Amino acid sequence: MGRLKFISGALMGLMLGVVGVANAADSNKPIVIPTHNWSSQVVMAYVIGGIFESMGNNVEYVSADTQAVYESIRNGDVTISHEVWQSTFGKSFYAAMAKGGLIDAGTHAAKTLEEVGVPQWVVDKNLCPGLPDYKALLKCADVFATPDSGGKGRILEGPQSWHGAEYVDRVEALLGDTWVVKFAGSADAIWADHVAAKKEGRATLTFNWTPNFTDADGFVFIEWPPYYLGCRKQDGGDSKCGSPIGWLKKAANYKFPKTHPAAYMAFSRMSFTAGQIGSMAALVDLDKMSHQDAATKWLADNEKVWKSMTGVGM
Ligand code: TMO
Repeated sequence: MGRLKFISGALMGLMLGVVGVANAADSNKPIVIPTHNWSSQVVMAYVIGGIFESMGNNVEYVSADTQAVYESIRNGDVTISHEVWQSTFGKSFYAAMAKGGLIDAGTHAAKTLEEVGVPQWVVDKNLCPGLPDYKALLKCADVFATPDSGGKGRILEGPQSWHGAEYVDRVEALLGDTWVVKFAGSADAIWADHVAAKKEGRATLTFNWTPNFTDADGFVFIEWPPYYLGCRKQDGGDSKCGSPIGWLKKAANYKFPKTHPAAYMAFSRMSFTAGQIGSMAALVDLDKMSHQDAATKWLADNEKVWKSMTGVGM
């Protein structure tokens, strides 16, 4: 009896010891979270920062270039990226991974598409018959002309830092000289164009993505020839392809799991759906909240969702 008690006591001590080792405390050093130039990403930065803070961690936010951030994660200046969109950032993500220092920290539930298209009402009004097939665009360039397009059909692209020459190459390869690509200064400029075009009853073709707040009213993405790895001119192809139906990943500096094991485990478990990401964007772009206030509201409204990610009831 006494001996059994001794053994079980020793076992208990051993188990507590193991638990103690496994749950090493996170470093006090701040987890550096980047903010970029579209709404869901900024709101999610503060959502994730809020989750880390609830676990006792320190966080810091830095405004970062959307492509260069992967090199910053690789060298440790930035700790994580929480919205790595395959079509726009896959190349920079894998380039940093190949150089060493950036790790794949898992994939969100949401599937993504980053592509040009038209608001639903442009299709409903049949302003360009045959949409969303890209070939329809060959016949109605004039319908999409704007004062700055010289009579050509205009594609309003996102900020140039997102895709560089991708759409310029594609238009040249598939639409020819009757179309021109103009770059928006910000995502807000795209949403302002949608509002103005609707008011004026004119067609507009812009870059957009899903999940986004525009999912609610409907946005019709153009159907181009299918994407395959290497089809873009910048990757050696002829650019006769659209964007992939893509993944949405998370990235981290390779030391993060060691310096902040609890936060890393939570980050690795974080997975947001299209509806959750769309609602983060809508709080800012439709409800006009600040990104921080939107994150505070989102965290309050979705406690069950995020509390389970922190390790409770693993
Ligand atoms: C990276 N983005 C969501 C703007 O396409």
